[in-house]
Amino acid sequence: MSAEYIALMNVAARIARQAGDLVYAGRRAGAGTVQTKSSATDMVTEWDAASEQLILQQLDLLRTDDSIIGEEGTHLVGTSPYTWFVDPIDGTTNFLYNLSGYAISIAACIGAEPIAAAVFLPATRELFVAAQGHGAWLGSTPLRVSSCESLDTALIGTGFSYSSARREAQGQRISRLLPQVRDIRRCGAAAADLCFVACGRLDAYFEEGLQSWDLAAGQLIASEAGAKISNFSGEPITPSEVLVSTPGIHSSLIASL
Ligand code: LIP
Repeated sequence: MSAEYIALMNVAARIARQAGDLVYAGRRAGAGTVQTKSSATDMVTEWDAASEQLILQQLDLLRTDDSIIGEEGTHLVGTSPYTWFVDPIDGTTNFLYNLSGYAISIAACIGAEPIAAAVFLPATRELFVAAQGHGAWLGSTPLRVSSCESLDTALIGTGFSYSSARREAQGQRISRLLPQVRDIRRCGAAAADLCFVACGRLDAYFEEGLQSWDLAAGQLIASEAGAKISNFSGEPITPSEVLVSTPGIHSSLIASL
């Protein structure tokens, strides 16, 4: 299966870069029309839709028999064992405010298990890729998580819900954690946060209430770079509870969360 997974990784990388170039050009021309989804702060731009349309067209061309699930409404059922999870712009708020922390996230999965992935950050032109059992790369550089062994020197990424009701509890959790760690970063795109753990820019990332398309690609890239992944209790990871870290601080983080 390894040649197949590498081939799927290369398909994801090619399409993520194409979609990234499209949205980056769109951002430079102005973010275009904006609508809201689950709340007044959960926004979607015309470039989210255009990116998902491009990705859909390219996957239909290159991987005709596969299933596809996208954040902006794509739900195609195919006949192959593979399902593509697509976030056409992860970090839409950053995109809208012209902040660099947004990403194209594309993963091929068997069931819920990612086996090939690409995350492209258009503003910094960084392409993170991984194939299950083969490692993870930033461009041609192999990725490895940080060597942090103690929570009090750890830089921790996180994110917050679009629901204001959930954010109060999330803020209380942060206020308990903050005195125990080096610092907190809220980068605004789960896929980027997961890649930052993979390359050691963050020592850990946790968040609740994600979707499969936010998580799938970055999860594989982080785990192939040596990250330990679980939910907040150390059980198998799900989009609703994501805890990804360098191994040396994972159990301390479980105790603190
Ligand atoms: C975003 C996530 C981020 C989370 C935001 C939002 P979107 O995804 O990547 O981690 O904190 O609330 O859900 O909506 O920009 O694709």
